[in-house]
Amino acid sequence: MVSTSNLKTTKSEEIFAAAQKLMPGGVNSPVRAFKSVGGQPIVFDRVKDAYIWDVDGNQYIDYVGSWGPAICGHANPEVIAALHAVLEKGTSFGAPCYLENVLAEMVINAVPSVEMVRFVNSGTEACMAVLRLMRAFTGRDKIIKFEGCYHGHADMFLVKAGSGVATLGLPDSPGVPKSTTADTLTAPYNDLEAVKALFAANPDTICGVILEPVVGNAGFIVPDAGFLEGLRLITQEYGALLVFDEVMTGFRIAYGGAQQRFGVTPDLTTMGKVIGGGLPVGAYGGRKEIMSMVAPAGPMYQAGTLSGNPLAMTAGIKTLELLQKPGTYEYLDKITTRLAKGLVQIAKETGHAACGGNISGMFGLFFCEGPVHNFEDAKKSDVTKFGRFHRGMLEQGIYLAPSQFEAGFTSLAHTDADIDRTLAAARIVMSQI
Ligand code: HOZ
Repeated sequence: MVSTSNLKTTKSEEIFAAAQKLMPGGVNSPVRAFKSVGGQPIVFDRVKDAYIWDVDGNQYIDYVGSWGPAICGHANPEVIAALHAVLEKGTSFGAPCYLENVLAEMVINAVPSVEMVRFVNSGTEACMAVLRLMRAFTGRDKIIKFEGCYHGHADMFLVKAGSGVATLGLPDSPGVPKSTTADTLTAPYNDLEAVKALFAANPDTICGVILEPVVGNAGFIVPDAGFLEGLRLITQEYGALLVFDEVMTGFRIAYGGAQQRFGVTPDLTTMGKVIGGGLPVGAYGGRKEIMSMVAPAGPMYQAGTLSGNPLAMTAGIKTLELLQKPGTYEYLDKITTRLAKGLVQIAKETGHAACGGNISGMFGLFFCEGPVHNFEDAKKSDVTKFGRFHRGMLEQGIYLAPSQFEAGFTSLAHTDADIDRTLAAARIVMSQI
């Protein structure tokens, strides 16, 4: 076991002890409480580029990136300058603002399925709204989701979900009425036959299929060749909708998201994270014919006081502008491939079963023989070992997602030297755990 004795955490401990009396579990979102990796969570003070500093002054190379949004590096000077400028004009209008048009146009131009978009405040909100829209458009109630995929914390999606519920081992949540999830059908990821069987058993009642086209909430899992294409064909055959939840993958694994990368166009798409450039944002969009059902253009109700606020729009616009520069995704791919391959190689050289990979700046590592095709495979990873690895890396100045069931993220600010330092740290830790 790697000790944490060299890491000075006095202030983190004090603040977190106080936080536990003020907020459930001391946090405002569960995974960051370190429950599954053990030890005290670190309390952070500031971020810049690829780095994050805690309240005790320790510096870490950050592979969480605020769970994905920080793709241009933390506190990117151009994003910060744009925010300063717009801040002078106020933070929220609760009314139309020109910046909404600018970001909407950028998203529509980039994401193949999106002809019209609605901005909301989080990925959870986007997924809640998209399900209502799927049901409104088709007049059907049942939905298919995949085991280990996470579509936010709305009741209808808390069935065999990934992310925090997988991390904490809570397959479903108390407080979610059975009636709310009765229409949520599940299948193993990458299993087209299971999806066909669900459609055959529920003719004319399934509104559609929602999935993470590349899974990031059950660890990092890629779609098998033909899986996304197969879902496109099956949903078309049954008159159902295909929805890609690109909250993680949108503008992350390619500028046009997974749908551009894999050449499969869904009917609707949800987004978040990168399109808010570090401010709270979500969005859903798709074919004009479907999006025209959303109020006030159509009868499907959905609203939000802070939706489309000028700050979130500005951070999103500037972030997407930066991502349009030539070579950005090639750079993310280059450094992240070196990181992901290096971690697996070092794990094997130091005697551990391991597998993992990346697409552009999204990556994962499992402590089990691969390949990992679905959530059941992911659960074979040695999570106790992952906890020791996580703690050891922290001790070495590397901040990884505090859960086996979360993807990691790099940014344009991560350098080759950062990757070298991370791999050197991994070699030390893996030879001790
Ligand atoms: N759901 C996010 C990760 N997939 C946030 C986790 C957290 O902050 O607890």
